[in-house]
Amino acid sequence: MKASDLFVKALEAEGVKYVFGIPGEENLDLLESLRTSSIQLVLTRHEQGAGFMAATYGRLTGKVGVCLATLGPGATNFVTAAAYAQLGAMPMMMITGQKPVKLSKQGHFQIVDVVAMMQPLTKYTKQIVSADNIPARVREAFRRAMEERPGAVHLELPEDIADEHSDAILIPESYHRRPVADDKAVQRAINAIMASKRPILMVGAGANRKTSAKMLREFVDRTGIPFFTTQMGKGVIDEEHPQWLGNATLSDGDFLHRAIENADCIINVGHDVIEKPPFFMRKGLRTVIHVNYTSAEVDTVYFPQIEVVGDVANTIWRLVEAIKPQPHWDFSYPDMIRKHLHAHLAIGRDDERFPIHPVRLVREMRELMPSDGIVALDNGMYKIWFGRYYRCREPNTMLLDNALATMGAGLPSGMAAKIVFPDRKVVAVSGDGGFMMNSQELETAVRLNLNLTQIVLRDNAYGMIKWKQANMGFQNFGMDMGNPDFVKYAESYGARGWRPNSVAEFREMLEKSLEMPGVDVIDLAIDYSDNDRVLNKEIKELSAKL
Ligand SMILES: Cc1ncc(C[n+]2csc(CCOP(=O)(O)OP(=O)(O)O)c2C)c(N)n1
Ligand SMILES: [Mg+2]
Repeated sequence: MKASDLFVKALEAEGVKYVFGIPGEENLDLLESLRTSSIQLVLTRHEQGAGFMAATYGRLTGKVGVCLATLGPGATNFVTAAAYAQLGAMPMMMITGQKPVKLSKQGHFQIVDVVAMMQPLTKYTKQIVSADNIPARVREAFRRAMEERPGAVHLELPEDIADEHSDAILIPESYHRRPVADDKAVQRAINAIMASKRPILMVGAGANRKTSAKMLREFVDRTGIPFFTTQMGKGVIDEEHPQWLGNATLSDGDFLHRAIENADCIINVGHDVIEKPPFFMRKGLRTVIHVNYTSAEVDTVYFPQIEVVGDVANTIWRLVEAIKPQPHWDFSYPDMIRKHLHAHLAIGRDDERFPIHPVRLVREMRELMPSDGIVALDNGMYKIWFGRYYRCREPNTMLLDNALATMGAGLPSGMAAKIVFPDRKVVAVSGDGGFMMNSQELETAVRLNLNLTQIVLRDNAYGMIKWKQANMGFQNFGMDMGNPDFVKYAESYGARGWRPNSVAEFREMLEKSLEMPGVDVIDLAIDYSDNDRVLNKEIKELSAKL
């Protein structure tokens, strides 16, 4: 069989349905093999968009999202997406082409050492040097990408190898189970939780897997232990649950942090140091139990005393079986904190000002989005408001990147969500900065007939950094920019453009756009004047009093 056909057969055998990307002349054999396969090529307008889509496909399905680029410039355009998948623990595979490795007549034209470039950004990166190796390399790449902690992998398929022939046969996936935690470690955790007086549960990024979500829900329902979510753990347990204590969007000084300080035992499920710390461990005043697939990476602000390493769902199931509510557990303090938190979360919900207030924006979106609707966030100031105020009802309904925290992934991740879940509502939310970093993918979205809404929050600035600049007492410099007319811009792509002039109009337009097929872009002016007052001062002052 021709090597490129063998490669594509290996992808098919791994269950690949889509390859996102942009080919170059070095990929033409592979492209021809893809053409005649069951795999759909999703042609994008930038490799970065393709990489974000593949990573998000992986994040949502647990299977490997695959993307394709040419050598040199195509491959270098992948690096941000590689880092996004790697830091965000999203299973993703990049395939890049290369000049012939055996005999090249083009000197070093377009050649960079892509395998070496991908080294710090991936779990596995290899050049394929013989067609006979293809089945093993592809299987290993998939295995590594999906294995906990998931991440990015890369294979380089040079032009001359792609055109070789081989009678190698495919290697099927083995039967395997994730190792479960040791009995003694589980027992130590059980004892610590039972003996504690004020336990609290944290649901972090690593808890966001299908099987653990169900178990965690059982755990909180059966024990009555209060819980909080991290940004990337949002929705693993319903954030409307009566025991929810808030989201750790801020690292310190929120109502939630008072409850954490009050707790004497933190059950930390799926903590990942890649996330902005949800809380700071200071003197080790309380027992922290690290429950995850992998051991805890010790850090000055994170040094758990007990580690339960192994399949998370299994660990939680064993905790559920063993732990009964204890008469000496006292949740009166977190119960009090929760009342104050909810009262605070309600402030701003009815704000009628326009440009719109972030809290009002979150309210309108939450009310119009069904519980399984997906909000794909880019990176900017609004991420903090959404993290704290938007309550996710189901896992993975807020695609938020608190790992690489790159700008530009809002639209591509929303597109991937729509591809994975065509029947669910998807809204991408980006700033005017982040949107313009990959807005060209509007063409891809229109071409694919995706039914998708993109909200562009317009403050004519890199708002988040402007806020931090002001926080540091610096003068406003280097943050303000202009914008295209987003309505006309959307229309030029064959999308619909909307520009509301009031909160009521925004609500009406969002509602309509969610009902109408096709791609909608809502140009929404946003008022960030409360960033400092609420996020830096009010929350800290109010919570400090409790
Ligand atoms: C690719 C990339 N470049 C720069 C940054 C640093 N950064 C973080 S948020 C931000 C501003 C985002 O501006 P915008 O998208 O308009 O959102 P806003 O904060 O204004 O709502 C910048 C420059 C980043 N996270 N990613
Ligand atoms: Mg902005």
